[in-house]
Amino acid sequence: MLIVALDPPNYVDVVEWIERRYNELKDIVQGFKLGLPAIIRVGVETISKIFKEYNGLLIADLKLADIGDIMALTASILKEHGFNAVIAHAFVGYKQAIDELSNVCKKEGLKLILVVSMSHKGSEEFLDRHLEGFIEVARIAGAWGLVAPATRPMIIKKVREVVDSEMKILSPGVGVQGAEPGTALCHGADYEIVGRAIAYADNVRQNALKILEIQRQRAAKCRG
Ligand code: NUP
Repeated sequence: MLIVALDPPNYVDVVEWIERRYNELKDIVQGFKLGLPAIIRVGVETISKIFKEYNGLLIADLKLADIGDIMALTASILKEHGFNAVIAHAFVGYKQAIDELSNVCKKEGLKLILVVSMSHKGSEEFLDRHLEGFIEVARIAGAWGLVAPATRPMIIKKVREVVDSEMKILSPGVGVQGAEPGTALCHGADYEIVGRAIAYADNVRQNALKILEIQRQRAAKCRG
């Protein structure tokens, strides 16, 4: 299961860049994730037009980390513009924060995804010390999914052991950040998020197919 992160580089026509990748990949991946590099450059209005016909996962990765009212407001704007999932940080806590965001997500039919650990080294400095607490926030909030790093698969394993099997685990860090395709899936993730290894390749579709094949082979081995 594969989600492609579309983070357009500088000096490209962003609309054309996103559209090309969307058209080349939409029939072979489960979803797309857009973050600040795309959203601040073209805005949600334009993004909603590009993805108008799309039925897969469309994730806004703004890593929300604010008071509840403002995260809730942001989430409804994103929903109004066609996104069906939002990523927020769990570290802001439940009360007057994730509780309000979660209520809006449920009301509007948005999937709430909470970051419990990140793929870069610095995640060990603060975030990873509170892993259990963040998982608890996600559990009380009834989050749809969690972000946990493909770069440190033992964290994924730990998360999978304690969360309900219904809760999805989405794992970035595959490709440029060093994790091999399929490793996160073998440790309990439901989706691997791949950005540059696909989106920055000369042949985007061919690279995505290659990654899907490696995922398939590795998963077949580890799942027996
Ligand atoms: O812990 C995280 N690490 C991470 O890379 C949480 C994330 N949301 N991401 C995002 O995943 C990051 O913002 C980027 O959009 C994508 C990974 O891209 P790449 O390293 O595969 O190019």
